[in-house]
Amino acid sequence: MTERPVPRDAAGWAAKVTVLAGGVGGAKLAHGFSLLPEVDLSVVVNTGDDLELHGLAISPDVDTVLYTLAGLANPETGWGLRDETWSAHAMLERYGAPTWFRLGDRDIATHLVRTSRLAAGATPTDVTRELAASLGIRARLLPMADRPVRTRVRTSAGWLEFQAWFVARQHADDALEVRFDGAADARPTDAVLDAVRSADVIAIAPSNPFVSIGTILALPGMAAALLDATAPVVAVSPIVAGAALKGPADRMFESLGGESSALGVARHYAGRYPGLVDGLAIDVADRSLADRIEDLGIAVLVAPTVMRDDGDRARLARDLLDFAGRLTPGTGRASGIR
Ligand code: FO1
Repeated sequence: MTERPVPRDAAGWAAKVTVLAGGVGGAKLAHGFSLLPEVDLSVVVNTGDDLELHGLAISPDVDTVLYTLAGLANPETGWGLRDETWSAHAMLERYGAPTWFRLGDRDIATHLVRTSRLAAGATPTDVTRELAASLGIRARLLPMADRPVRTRVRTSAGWLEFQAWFVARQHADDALEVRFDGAADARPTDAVLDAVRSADVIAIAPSNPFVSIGTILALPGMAAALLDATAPVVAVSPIVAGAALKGPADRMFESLGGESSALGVARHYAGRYPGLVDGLAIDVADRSLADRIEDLGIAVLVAPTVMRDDGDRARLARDLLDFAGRLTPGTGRASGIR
């Protein structure tokens, strides 16, 4: 069993951590890593939820990570900005324009800048780097791809655009199938591949495994890059005590086949991406599932995984660093974990 030298303080070198993230759960974990002084952080963000509305290019998960790392996120919703005002929204309502996807005044500024920079020929990677720099973010924030990928969900009402299902219909209909339009023609950006290759630790956030992480892993070459990476890959279960921390992941496990539990998460990753996840962090509430997860060849960390405040976020990030330090990639083995 090789002990990998993941540093615990700023004395020597920085630990290069790459987080695969969706929206709120991904942003919280990324924020936890950003609070650790020894971490050099890259965040690969799902762009399958992107949409165009009012002529604006909106990238919800990128913006959620952006605002969270900048300390600007709305603490109630997790998405959007704190201290937001809604004058533009009220005017849109008066004009009879679509208001099902709520855009705050300050948030609209982000979409205006993104839209005009894209129209001027910048890539999503360029724009995100510029936005992050303007907000004083040190981490590398990386959209998963520069070409458009659009998640679609099939329900009993037919195929729906992701946000039409998620927001307009409040994900009330069961997801029967998921597809990622454009994924086959997209690829992870060079910056994403570099972040995977050069990482000391790769963390899969407690984001939806189907429509956040699944989108990133659907990009040609992405799963292979993770399998080739020298870093251990540790995931955090988004299911705690059988329920999703946020959003419809629990119901999706049932409607798409599987089980809404931390064991279901482990089976999902082990079944669809064999050998990709070396370790899974599960909540203390799910301790009893640890042995059955380890039987799948995935090492287990039992830890508090619900991130209620900054302290929880940083503690989970540190626990994951320690956990990863005890893992040898590709073996699913860890020592002295529980
Ligand atoms: N989520 C909602 O439930 N309702 C909204 O009106 C809404 C608006 C919105 C605007 C900007 C943005 O960046 C995110 C927004 N979200 C909204 C969140 C978003 O739809 C989802 O949480 C993610 O796409 C899933 O990760």
